[in-house]
Amino acid sequence: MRTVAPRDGRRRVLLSTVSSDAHTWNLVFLQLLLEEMGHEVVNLGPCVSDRLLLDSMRRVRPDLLVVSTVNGHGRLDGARVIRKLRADPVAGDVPAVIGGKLGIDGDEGTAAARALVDAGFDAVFTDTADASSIGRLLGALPQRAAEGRAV
Ligand code: B12
Repeated sequence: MRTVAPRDGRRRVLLSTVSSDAHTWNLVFLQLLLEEMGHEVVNLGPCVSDRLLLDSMRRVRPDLLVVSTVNGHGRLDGARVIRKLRADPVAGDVPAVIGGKLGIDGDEGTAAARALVDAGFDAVFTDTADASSIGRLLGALPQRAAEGRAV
């Protein structure tokens, strides 16, 4: 395991989905978009268990957690995992956003967004959101200390 310090302006993003979600291209799209913006992305891939996400947050120590989910269960799975993350004494304060198709039958409006913010996300992007707005958000974030980060 090696420890790295990201270059200036570059942020480290942990990209994940929720445990039930097998969709992959949303993750690939977001990884490419964020890398094109110059950020470093650790992509956990599909069907990420809550345990793997929490362990990865401690290991990777990202500047931002981005959760992408499209299968319709993100509203429930996302709320569950962010509550666990917020209770974590090591990685619980890392900024976290979620986006995609958050509910079923187009049920992804204000109610789902409010529930996810109440559960602990800093921002919620519904399906019509411009994904590049994550870049503006990243630019405004302070870079976390690089010590102890592992890749
Ligand atoms: C391909 C696909 C599959 C493949 C996935 C293969 C793979 N390896 O990825 C397979 C066949 C496995 C599959 C399975 C299922 N699928 Co499917 N699938 C699709 C499909 C056709 C395309 C998804 C895709 O790849 N899009 C391309 C990527 C690049 O775009 P995207 O996913 O839309 O993501 C964009 C935005 O959402 C946004 N975004 C996403 N995340 C985030 C995060 C942030 C922070 C931000 C800012 C933006 C953002 O940015 C992305 C780029 O614009 C969609 C329908 C569609 N046309 O979208 C259905 C769809 C996502 N699937 C759906 C469903 C219901 C299922 C199943 C439950 C079906 C079933 N009964 O088995 C299962 C679920 C499996 C599981 N455990 O998750 C529904 C979800 C309904 C909902 N949310 O309301 C959809 C929308 C189809 C539909 N219209 O009903 N699926």
